[in-house]
Parts: sequence; C-alpha cells; structure tokens
Amino acid sequence: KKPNVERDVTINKSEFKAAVVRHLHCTLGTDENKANNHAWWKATCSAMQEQVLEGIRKTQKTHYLNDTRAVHYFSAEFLMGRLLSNNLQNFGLFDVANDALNELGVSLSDVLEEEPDMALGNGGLGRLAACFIDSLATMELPAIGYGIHYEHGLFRQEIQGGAQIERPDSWRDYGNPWEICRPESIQEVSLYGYVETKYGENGRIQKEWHPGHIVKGIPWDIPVVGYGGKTVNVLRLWQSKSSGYFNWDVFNAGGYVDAQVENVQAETISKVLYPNDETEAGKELRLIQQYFFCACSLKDIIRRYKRAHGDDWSRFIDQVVIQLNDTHPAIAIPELMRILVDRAELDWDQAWGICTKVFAYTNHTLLPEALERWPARMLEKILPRHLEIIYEINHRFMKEVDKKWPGDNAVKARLSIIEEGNEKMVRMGHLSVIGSFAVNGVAELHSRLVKQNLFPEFDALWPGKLTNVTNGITPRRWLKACNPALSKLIDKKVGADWPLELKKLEGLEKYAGNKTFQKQFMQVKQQNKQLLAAEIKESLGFDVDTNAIFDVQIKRLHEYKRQHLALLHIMALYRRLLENPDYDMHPRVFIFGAKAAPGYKLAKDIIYAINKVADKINNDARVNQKLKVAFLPNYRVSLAEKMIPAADVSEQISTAGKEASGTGNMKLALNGAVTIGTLDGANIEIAEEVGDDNIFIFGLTVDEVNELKASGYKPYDYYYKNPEIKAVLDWLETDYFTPGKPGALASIKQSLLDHGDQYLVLADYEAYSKAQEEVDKAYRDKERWAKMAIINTAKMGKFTSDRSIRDYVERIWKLNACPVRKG
Ligand code: DL6
Repeated sequence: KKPNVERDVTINKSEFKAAVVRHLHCTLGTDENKANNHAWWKATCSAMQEQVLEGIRKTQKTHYLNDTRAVHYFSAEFLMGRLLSNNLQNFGLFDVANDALNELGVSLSDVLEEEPDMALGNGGLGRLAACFIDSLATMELPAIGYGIHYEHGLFRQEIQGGAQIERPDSWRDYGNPWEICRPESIQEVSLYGYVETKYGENGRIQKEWHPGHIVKGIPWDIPVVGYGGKTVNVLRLWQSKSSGYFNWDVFNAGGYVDAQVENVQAETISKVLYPNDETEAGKELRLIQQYFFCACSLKDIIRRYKRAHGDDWSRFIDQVVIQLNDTHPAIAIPELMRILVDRAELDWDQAWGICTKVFAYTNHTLLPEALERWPARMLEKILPRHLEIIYEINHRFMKEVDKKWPGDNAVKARLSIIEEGNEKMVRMGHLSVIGSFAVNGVAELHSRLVKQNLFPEFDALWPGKLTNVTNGITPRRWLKACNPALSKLIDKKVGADWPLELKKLEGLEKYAGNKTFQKQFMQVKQQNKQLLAAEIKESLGFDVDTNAIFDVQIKRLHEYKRQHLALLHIMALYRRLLENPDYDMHPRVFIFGAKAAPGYKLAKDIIYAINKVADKINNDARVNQKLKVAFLPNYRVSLAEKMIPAADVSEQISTAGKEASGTGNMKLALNGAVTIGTLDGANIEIAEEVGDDNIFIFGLTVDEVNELKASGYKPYDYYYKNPEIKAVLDWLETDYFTPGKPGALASIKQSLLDHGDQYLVLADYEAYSKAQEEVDKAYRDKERWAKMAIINTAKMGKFTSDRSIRDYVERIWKLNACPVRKG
C-alpha cells in the first residue's frame, strides 16, 4: 500500500517563531539577546516536540483502538544520528523553521550543528535499525524499536600524532530534548540466584527462580517521525537503575561509599555501548546488557498485550512479532519460554509453539569471530533458569535432528546449541535459528552463504526458513536531508514524491546523456565538494582542490574491509609521482573516515599508517598538486551526511564473501558516486542495477577466493612478482613516513606477508590498481562521468529501506498499515 503523501502538520512561520521564543523563555529561562546557538537548538527542538508529542499520542491511540499487530524490533544498537533536521524534514517543516529562525536572526544550519549525534551503535546493523524504524513510521506500520539507553554511546575518536585516541561520548550531558521518560512503564529485571524445583498439586514439576539481584529498567521514548508526519512511532530505550535506591543502614553505619555500591552496579548495565562491531566480547556485562533490555522489552510487550487480551495467550502470535537484530537479543527466546512456562504455566509444547511463531532473526555477519557464543558457566551464574531452558530446547531439538539423520552424531554436534570442548559454549546463532520462524541474511550473496556455509543443515531441516532480505537505506536522511541541492534538482525532473517511491528516480535516466542536466548535476556535486573541502580545512587545516576526484572510503576499520589495500595503492601513486613527476593522473583526494575497535591493534595501526602517509604526501610539494589524503576524525552519522554528497568515487573493496551487505555503498551511489568495488555483499546487486558500464568491479570472486585459499595462498609470491607491491611494503618498514621511528608501520607488512594475508589484499592488489586507472580515465571524460554519476542515482530505487521493510512485512511479519488520521 502506498503511504499517504500529504502532510498532517500545519503550523506556519509566525506560529513556529512564537513557539521557539516561548520555549526560549518558558522552558530554558533565557531570552533572544542572551541565547547562544545551543539554547536556540533546544528551543527549536522543544517547538518541534509539541508537534511530535501530538503525533505520538494520536498514533498510539489509533494503534490501541485498532488492536493492531505490531513488529517489535529488538536491537542492542540504534545509530540514530541527529534528530532535529530529520524531524523537521519528515514533518515538512524544514523551510518553515528556516524562515522562522532567519527572522529571529539565527541560522538554522548553525543551530543544527549544535545537536550531538545519538551514536548508540557501532556501525552497520545499528544504522540499519535506524533506517528501518524510519521506514516503518513512514509506511504507517505499527512498530516499536527496543534497545538500551546507553549513557555513553560509541566513543569519540581523536587523532593524536596520527593515532586513534578514544574519548567518552556524552550525548546527553546537557540534556536531550527528544527523549520522554515513562516512569509509569518501569520494569524490574532479575539476575543471578538459583533455581528451585518444586512439585505442583497435579504432580507437575515447577521451577522457581530465586534471583540474587533485581534491577529496574526505566523506559525513555525517542520519537520516530514518519515522512509526512502522520505516524510517530517510538524507539523505547531502557536505562538501568538500582531497585533499592540507597542502603541507609550501611550509610548510617558510616559506609558512605559502600552504600552506593549497589546503585553503581545496577547503573553500570546501561552505562556504555561495547565498541566492537565484528568481534564478540564475551564479557559478563555484555550478556547482562542483552538480557536486561530483552527482559524489560518482553515485559512491556506482555503488559500491553494483557491490557487488551487479559490472560488469554491464544492471540499473542497474532499480535506480536519480534525481529532479532543479530543474535544480541537472542536471550529473549528462553526468556519468553520462561515467562510462558514458569509464570503463565503453559505446557512446554504450547509455549514453544508460541515462541517459534513470534521470533524472526537477521544475521549480519559470517565472520566466525563475530558469532556470539556464551560460556555455559557464565549463563548459569547470571541466568540459571535460562540455561536450563536452553538445555531443554536443545534436548528436544536433538531428537528432531535424530529423526532426520538417525544416529549421525557428527551432524548433531554441528547443529547443537551447545558446543562441547574445554569449555561448554552456548551458540546464540543456533538458538536464534531454532527459536525463530524466519531467518534472513541481508543481501543475496550473503543469504546464499548463510545457507551454504553457516547453517547448511538447518536449511535442509527446515527448507524455506532461511531467506534473504536485502538491506536498504532511508532516502529521507540519505538524500533529501543530506543533499538538499541534489534533492531540489531531482524534484524538478521527476516530481517531489521520490522520497516515498524511490523507483521514481529512474525518471532521471533519460536525462543522463543530456548536457544541460549533466552540467546541473555536476554543479551540485561541485558545491557539495566545496562544502566538504571547507570541513577538511577546518578539521585538518589544509586545502584540497575541488576539481580533484574525491575518492571516499567511510566505514568501520577492519582488515576485511581492506582500507590497507587503498593505502598500498595511495603509496604506489605517490611512488609513481616521485619517480616520474609527469606521471599522468587526474588529481585525487583520498578521503577516509573510520573508527577502529579500541582493542583491535592492527586496525589502529592502519589508521596510524593512513595518517602518517597522509602527513608526508600532503606536505610534499612535489606531489601534492595531484595527490592528497584526508583522514577525517570521529566518523559518525552527521559527518557521513557531509561526506556522502561530495563523493565522486565510492570505495567498496572488501574481500569477496566477507561484507554481508554494506549500506554505505547504497548511500554513496544514491548521491551520485561511482563505485569501485569487489563482487561482495550488496555491491553485486548495485552492479545489477546500474549495469557494468557504470561501476568498476575488480578482484577475486567468492569462488576464486575459496579456490586460492584451498590451493595454498602464498602472499610472498605477489611480493616477489610485483615490484610495486614489494616497494611499498618495504617502504612501510623504513622511517620515511615516521621519521626517527623505523618499523612503526611494519605490522601491516607483517600481517600481509608473515601472517598469511588472511583477506587477500596482495592477491587483489593488481586488479585494484588497474581498476583505479580505469576510474581515472573515466573521470577525465567529463560527459562519461556525469552520465555514470546520474545513472547511479537513477538506479538506486531498489535500495530504499521502504523496499526492505516491504519485504519483511509481506514475507515475514505479515503486518498491515494502520493509518493515523487527524483528531
Ligand atoms: O546488515 C547491516 C550491516 C551490513 O550492511 C554489513 O555488511 C555488516 O558488516 C554489518 N554487521 C555489523 C556487525 N555484525 N555483527 N554482529 O554491523 O551489518
């Protein structure tokens, strides 16, 4: 069903102005003469919040009256970014606010810069969750996001002497105008303790968990405004607090500090986001975080369900679907079983029947180090009853496996939730597959590999359960809001409703060869490049030429994403220019943004190396008319919004088979950047959409990667065969880039030669370098490039997150839209 386009919110400029001033006076206790930009930001948010709250009220009333089935998106991460600009856009009030603030002598763009990013996520899956809840609200679907109200989100990255330094993120130090505390919905969560086995009157065995610790979960609602401003769903984030508040006895006995200990322990749960994206941390606190938000959220769902249906569980599966964003919330499966069996006293089969119709699970990675496994001993200590339930689930599942593969112990060992070994481990991926009715990967290739390599026997056991839903991005944030100049140009050509129907961008294709349109399109790109150049100047202190190719690689720093492949190539260009000052290349600025997990040494070494190479090149007058390197610190959503519109080239160069999907690839192409990439993740689908002429594909395919590895990959062969590879790797060992510190960059060379080059950087180097020469050639042909850029934008319709959500709704969630109307 098409979402409703016309706007519901009508507030004019003078009303908006009055609301802002009123909040300046009455909410903030200041006035127009004294207010700084931060105060103006808060007052503008509060003015918006009036509209937002009304939207939430109407939405919740409508959903309640219609007794709607809803999706509950469980995610340990939501990488929301800033909200003011997005909310203004989605309510259709951006221009109204701009004009209103202008009349007050204030610049909206300055005010927008005051907002700290809500960085409650690491990267891919967290930002995906944020795009999905935007689409859900836009498509008027009953939905709620559930997560953790981290006091500190992803660390702030500083670069000192080239190295990454982590600083705490404090997104709500000065208050956050969007969040609404809901003390009426506080929940209590149990931890630790022991399980008592009892016999009920009818001889039924009953289990009672006697917890050792109880914490409170306080819900904070963040509004999620759909485009058009009709449906305003919420993201409900749980903050942990001690349930006992304060130990007065200890305090009175003189233990001033000890009296606080319980509070501090309880509050630690939601204190900080774990900064790892593709490695499981295996820490007790992490498991507690996961259980904490799942338990609070399930109680919240059940409270709402019972308000409408009392103790009748028969309709639960009609009303509730829960999407598990990766395995982080997988503990919700045994928790729901515990509630149904121990609390509601349903028998096991009935409870399992409900459970396996409620949960669906999305896998986001195949990297073995990212697949969560918890020591059974840890689970036993923190959640003793849950471990029992997991054993029971597994016991029954093993019987099912035995029916399909009688007597095959090897298959049982592979499929078991419990991994036997020195230490018994609970495999959360297996639990998620067994406890869910649908399992999806996030791009065609990834989903195929999930079936073939990760869970092959599960696919044989339950054909059809494993499926694909290709990721998407919200075009509201990732084009309409972040690239206003291009949006306006597009409006003129295809009409203004493309943010709701992204396929309409195909209407641009017919102008791809039109010289006037090409000029206009590239003029917008040039303006955006100027804005980014100003950002680079402010942040890094040097100028970049906006006629150069802006070559952008923005994503987490990980060996499989191969930022070091790009680095080797940059060093090679530098070397070519030094050897031959007339070396023919179009000027290029390589621009990076990336955070490394604080404990990931090699990733941090790569950041250091990029910065050190950048320092040298940027200060070398012999080459810096043609080559510059900019590593912009603290990559985050709001910085991405500035980098993406300015990119000419999008680097998507992961080892084939390793990047599940990628979503930066979609954002960059949507904004007219041309991809240089491997046949990995969603790059493949992007290539299908834009066609071979409008993308630069290079490198080994998944099958070739496997063959090469099977035949015994020898990175030294490439080192000895290719003099350029040898030269740049040897260069890393000198003190050329790190004067006085020879060997400071040597770990990269070691990883590629002595440690086996796990991600085949050297094997793909030559193909990458050749593909970059093709990029250079194509860019010099202005018309050809403009055409490619336009076609990239035109062909991104498939990658709207509305399409992903439609896939989930139709094939997995079976949800109906519930329009919210005036009144
Ligand atoms: O599905 C969203 C996103 C993908 O686009 C990326 O390819 C993938 O790397 C990322 N994974 C994560 C961390 N995974 N775990 N666990 O964010 O998911």
